[in-house]
Amino acid sequence: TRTPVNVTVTGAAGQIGYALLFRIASGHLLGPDVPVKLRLLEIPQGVKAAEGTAMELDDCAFPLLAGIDIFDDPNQGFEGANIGLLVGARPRGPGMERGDLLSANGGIFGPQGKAINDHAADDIRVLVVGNPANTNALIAQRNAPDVPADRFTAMTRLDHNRAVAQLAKKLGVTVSEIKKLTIWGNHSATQYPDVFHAEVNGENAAKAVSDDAWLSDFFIPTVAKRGAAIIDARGASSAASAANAALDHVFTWTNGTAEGDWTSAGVVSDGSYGVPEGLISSFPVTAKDGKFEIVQGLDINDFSRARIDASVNELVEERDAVAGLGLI
Ligand code: NAX
Repeated sequence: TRTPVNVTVTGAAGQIGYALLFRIASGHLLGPDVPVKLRLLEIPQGVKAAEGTAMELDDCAFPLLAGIDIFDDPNQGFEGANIGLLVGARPRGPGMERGDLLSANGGIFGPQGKAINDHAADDIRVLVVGNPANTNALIAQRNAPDVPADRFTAMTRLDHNRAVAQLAKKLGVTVSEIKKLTIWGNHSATQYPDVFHAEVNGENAAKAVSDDAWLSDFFIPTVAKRGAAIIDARGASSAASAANAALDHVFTWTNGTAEGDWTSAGVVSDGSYGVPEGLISSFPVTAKDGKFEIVQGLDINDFSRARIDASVNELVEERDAVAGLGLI
């Protein structure tokens, strides 16, 4: 029997947490043969609801679930963690300025980064889902100087999956026929879903679409504003699809990408494609042996360049703001 993998989930009592935990426990995070121990981290007001979710997890009698512990202290929550899913965050309240939002989240992701630094297992891998995800991931990473920087990532897989679904619909193909789509930049309305290197059954997707107006007037805004459209329709923000994307992200990270394909993830920039080194920005990435690698050598046309630069500039502004607030 294998040693269980310790998975810490923050914001466990929230709606993404509720959609995520049952699938982790049934083997969709790491695979059908990997036992997991869940460590749920909540704020004190969230602990009771997390206990209720833990009761339901017990009631599923999942063979892979080796234990559940609940904490309201990050130092305990991240003790021995191999995987950290950082879902809980401070949402933007009415009238809240960006600086207030960033500093409220700095108060969460700074201490969590430090707790990861001091208490997590040596192989810790972190996915930040809570928004603003890229900059929250940057704050956590900078507060964990003893952990290799590339263990901190931010989620743009939901954007990636949304873009694949929209493109497949447009071309009348199944999602499995689409490869090499890319989300660049920030997980925000400035993100850039790029089809110029994507392939549909081996053919260039931009050529297959061959409709620039559809790209700029429909596809890009539909993907970038999908979160708002879901809120509008459902009366609540994306939860099951966000949880699904978090599972996809970690599964790909640990199990690798398929030959001839890549995915999108917010990873620490090495300066590729003119993205300033150290920013956590979304890139086309492959995964192998538990490491993401930025796909190199793609030609970036003018249409893409302007959009990538705009989203990266927003990340630079967020980084400068949190640096100014002393959070990194
Ligand atoms: P909910 O408000 O339902 O749940 C958040 C939970 O986090 C609450 O139970 C709260 O008590 C807990 N929490 C707050 N501060 C905490 C802390 N310091 N430590 C531990 N737990 C804490 O939000 P939900 O709908 O689950 O969304 C969670 C986050 O995901 C939000 O920030 C949201 O914006 C973000 N999203 C990110 C997406 C992405 O693609 N990167 C897409 C979906 C989602 O919008």
